[in-house]
Formats: sequence, C-alpha cells, structure tokens
Amino acid sequence: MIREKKIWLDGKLVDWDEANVHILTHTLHYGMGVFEGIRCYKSDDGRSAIFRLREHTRRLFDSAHISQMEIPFTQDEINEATASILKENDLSEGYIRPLVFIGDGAMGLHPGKNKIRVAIAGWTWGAYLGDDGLENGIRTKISSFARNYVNAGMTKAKIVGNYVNSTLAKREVVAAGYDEALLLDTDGYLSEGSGENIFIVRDGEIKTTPNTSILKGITRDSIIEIARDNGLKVTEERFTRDELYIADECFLTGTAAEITPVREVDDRAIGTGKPGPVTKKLQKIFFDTVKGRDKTYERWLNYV
Ligand code: PPE
Repeated sequence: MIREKKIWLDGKLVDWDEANVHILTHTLHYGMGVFEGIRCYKSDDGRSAIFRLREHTRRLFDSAHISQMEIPFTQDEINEATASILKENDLSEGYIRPLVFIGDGAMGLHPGKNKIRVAIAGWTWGAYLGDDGLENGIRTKISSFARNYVNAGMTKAKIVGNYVNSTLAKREVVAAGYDEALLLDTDGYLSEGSGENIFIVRDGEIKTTPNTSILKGITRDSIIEIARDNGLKVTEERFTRDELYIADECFLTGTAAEITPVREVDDRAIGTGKPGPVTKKLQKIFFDTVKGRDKTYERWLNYV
C-alpha cells in the first residue's frame, strides 16, 4: 500500500490521511480530469533531480487547456509545489503525481462552475514492470481493445477518462499471463502500450509510432534525442503488428516504465528473445542521464 506523509491540495499541504474529497466530486463520476507522472532520481553525488519537470508541467497545462479546465495556479507555482512534495515527504527519489480535477457542486455532464482543484502527491515507486522486466525484458500481447480513436478521446491530453481504455487492455492481457498490453490504433497499426510508447529496431534503425493516437511521451522525446545524438537513425512512422514480430529489438518508454525491453510479443520472440544492443545502449545512457552521471543532458534535470 502506498502511504507517505503529506499531499499538496489546492495550495496547502495536508496530512496523507486528510487528503479527501466529497463523493460528488465531478471527475470521480465522469472522468474529466488531467494528470501527470514525474520521476525524481537520486544522483550519485547525493542530490535529487526531477526529470524534465517543466515539460511535465507544461503538458499538464496543455491537457487542461484541451479539456477546458482552467488551472487556478501558474506553471511556476505548480513547478514549485511539485518539487516541494519530495522534501515534505523526505523522499530523495520517487514518483510524483499532479492531478487536476473538477470538484463537487453541480452534477450532470456539464461541470458548470464547479471548482477546478489541484492535488500533488509523491511516493516511492520501483520498476513499473518489475526489476526482472527492466533487465531481461517483458512479455507483451496485443490487446483486443483498440486505442482511443483520435476524435473520440483527446490523445494528446493525459485525461483521467482516457485510462479506462488502458485499464481494459492491461487487465485483459495480465489475465492471460502477459506483463503488458500493446494497443493498435483504429486503422490497425501499432499505437502504444497501456502506459508507454513503443519503439522497434531493425538493422540498427529505430522506428517509433507517430504522434497521432499516442500520448506524446516525454521519455519518448528524450530517447529520440539521445538516439539521434548517438548517430542512430530514428523515424516516426506507423508500423504493423507483423513488422513488430520481425523486429530485432523492441522497447517501451514511459516515466513509470523508464526504458523496458520487450522480449516477446504475441508468443513470438523478438530477435534473440533477450534485450538487444541498441536497447541496452539507450537504457544505459538514459539511466546515466537521470542519475546525473552523464552531463550531456543536464538541462533536463531539476535539482531540488
Ligand atoms: N503513453 C501512455 C498511454 C502513457 O500513459 C504514458 C505515461 C506514456 C505513453 C509515456 O509518457 P511519458 O511518461 O511522458 O514518457 N504513463 C504514466 C502512467 C503510469 C501509471 O500507471 O500511472 C507514467 O509513466 O507515468
């Protein structure tokens, strides 16, 4: 069970057990709320660094704008509150979850003038798909649920309700014995994982799905930049499930999942069935970056 000390709620710090809402909270009924997931890592020199804080806060505000929710704080105020959550909970590393939601008041689909509320919580979170998955790769399956269609759910926004689609897919494949679900878009091409973007490698060239039905991942963006800086070719292009089956390597990226190798899709081994050299190289640079060892991308770190 996750339990830390303090949660930031509407501008004030409250005790973990006191961070409660009314049962008629609008978001709880209709799913219109937006959120972020941010990681903080402990550097080798002992300091803590939040990874790409400003980009996460900006995406939170973009998600709110798409959802017509006006956040009653500035981006600077949210950045500051997000960083403060670590100190208030004595966390030197962990995961931070800002959530913007519509409070109680009016019921019915139109939220009327219900207050827009903001909560920020933080907790310790290990490898999202397991330590073994991070090291040796995971087994995935393509879900029978298609990714949210771009004109039915706003895919660029990290909207609470969008995650019904992810949860349906995740439960389906976990019940069938796999680690993670991959979803196709409504045209039948690969989209992304339940909570991660997807990359494939063949003959040393990298491909990832374009910004259509996916959430535009901040980890995805970081990996594209790192790969190109290291002389690897990266294209953002749609690909089919059989192109995935014959990839030499496959990996998933996300704040929670970090860089997780995929060793199997739909009961077919990917490449040798073990994490490949490109995946391992990118994984190493990524972890060296977030832990402050590799200074090339130091601009992505917000020391607290
Ligand atoms: N696609 C989806 C659908 C998604 O939810 C995430 C993040 C990503 C891609 C990767 O985005 P980024 O974190 O910016 O690289 N998923 C979050 C949810 C995890 C959870 O279970 O909660 C995350 O990784 O924080």
